[in-house]
Amino acid sequence: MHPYSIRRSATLVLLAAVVGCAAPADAPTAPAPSATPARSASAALPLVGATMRFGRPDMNAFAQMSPSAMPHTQAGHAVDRVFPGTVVIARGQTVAFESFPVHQIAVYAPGTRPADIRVDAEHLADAETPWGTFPDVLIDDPANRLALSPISFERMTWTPDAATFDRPGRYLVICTLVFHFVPTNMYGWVEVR
Ligand SMILES: [Cu+2]
Repeated sequence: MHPYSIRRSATLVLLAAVVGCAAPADAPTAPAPSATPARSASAALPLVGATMRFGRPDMNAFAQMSPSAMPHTQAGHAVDRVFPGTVVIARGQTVAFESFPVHQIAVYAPGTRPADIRVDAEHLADAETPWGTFPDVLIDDPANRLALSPISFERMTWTPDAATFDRPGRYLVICTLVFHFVPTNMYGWVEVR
């Protein structure tokens, strides 16, 4: 055998012996040393990890809304978008959704695609508004839905419980107004890492 191989083998045996002796002594005194830094790190993070905007503050204002304006709103416009299209947060954080008139926000579990959202007659609900009842304008698909905001008839910030985003993944976030979701693709993504 080559002399180098002999020396290396001897070193490995010695290391094994040291580790073998040290492990039992360490076990009782440091039961969960790795858990403590992890908790500290997440506690140091701000609760709100990102802001996502539904619509634009300078457009679609409540003052401009009226019963006669509703059909106009139903046409859907370029302003009925989500900014930015994707936000990234850490586990334990949530998102501040700024919503301008008129939107309703729903969060769906990772794995849900826009095409999975059902918009047939059985999954549309009436909206009660300051201007009266508008039939079948809200998407009401409870499958894999984790959170649902109120309708924003005026500027509103909605912050769902951080437990909503309790596992890593890509969460679909939609506006439930069917004339925003369908013709203008009013949805975005919350990526939890
Ligand atoms: Cu909308």
